[in-house]
Amino acid sequence: MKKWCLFLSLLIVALILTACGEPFLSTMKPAGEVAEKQFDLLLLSTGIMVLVVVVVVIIYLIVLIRFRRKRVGEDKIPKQIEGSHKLEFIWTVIPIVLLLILAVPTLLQTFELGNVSGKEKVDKDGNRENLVVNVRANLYWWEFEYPDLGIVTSQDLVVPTDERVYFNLIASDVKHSFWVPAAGGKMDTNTDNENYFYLQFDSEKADEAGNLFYGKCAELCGPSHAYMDFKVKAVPRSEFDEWVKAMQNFEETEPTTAVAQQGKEIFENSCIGCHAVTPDNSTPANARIAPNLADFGNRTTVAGILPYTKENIKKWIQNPGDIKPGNLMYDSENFSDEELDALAEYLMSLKAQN
Ligand code: HEC
Ligand SMILES: [Cu+2]
Repeated sequence: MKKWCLFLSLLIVALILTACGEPFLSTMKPAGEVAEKQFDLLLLSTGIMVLVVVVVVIIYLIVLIRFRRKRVGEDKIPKQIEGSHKLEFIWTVIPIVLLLILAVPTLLQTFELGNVSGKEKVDKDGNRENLVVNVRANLYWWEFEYPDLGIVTSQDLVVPTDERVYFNLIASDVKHSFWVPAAGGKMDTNTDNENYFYLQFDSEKADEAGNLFYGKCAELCGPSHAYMDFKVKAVPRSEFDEWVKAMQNFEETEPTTAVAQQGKEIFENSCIGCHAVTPDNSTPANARIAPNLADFGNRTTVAGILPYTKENIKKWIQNPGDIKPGNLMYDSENFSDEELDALAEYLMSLKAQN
């Protein structure tokens, strides 16, 4: 009786969990062309596997029931068959057919999803037709460089919806993996060679997800691997263009309050050696050793994981090592509450404006 209760409750939990899929995070709720194709393959292979299991279990049950010893003392042995060509033919051909049904679409999709030739397409003025983003993975943060637009940003990736976005993927320290579960992937970011792929974000699905998808590092890379998150703001093309313009015309905002001014001074003493506060890609990648904070005021998270609040910003600056163990900022610092307030206020004022 107890065992049955346990079994039933497990079953119920499993059923409830199958309904757990957030549109901004779930592979089961594909939000674009790539994710849909990958999801279809998932369904196809699961379908074939379930079919095989069901048929085998049915045959097994039939044999079990039909040929079991029915009465005590019965010792009839069923007819023994050896070398039946018909049976051998059937159990060879069926798996071959099933494997073909699985292999052909999988291979075709693998080549299609790996085809990044669209990256090279240019219009008549020689401008690239598609958006290209260089993704650089670092312990434990992400950088997104738009080489054709001259922009760099960190943690929040901004992309236009309803078009293919091509990614060049690389890592600067150890191997990581770039994954936006709802949109597709994942693909490794290696240290010594670039990987390429593309994703596409449906505008309708982006609306459902609040225009914000979650991204993850999918390769165990160190103690804070699980905190190596990023966000993808997928917005209509017009909105994306406005963002680009704001980033390209970026001017450092002068602090408007005395507190923010004080924050700026502390920042220029203690932080600017690692963090840039302009969003252009003029410094070479290997000199960009910390997240770019130019547009920090428009972030959705602090350090990729904490909700974006002033308290969390202060917490991070005081003890980044508590929040992401092993991260490369510093473990902890002794700022007074006043200094932390000043730094947070200054950082929150950093925004690209139109
Ligand atoms: C030794 C270089 C270094 C110094 C100095 C440094 N940081 Fe950082 N900072 C980093 C690195 C590396 C990260 C990324 C950590 C991670 O997410 O794993 C980071 C992350 C951050 C973040 C989160 C960024 C984001 O995109 O959400 C903030 C905010 C920040 N630092 C503020 C500061 C402030 C303020 C100071 C000065 C008091 C400072 N940092 C000094 C290296 C540095
Ligand atoms: Cu990682």
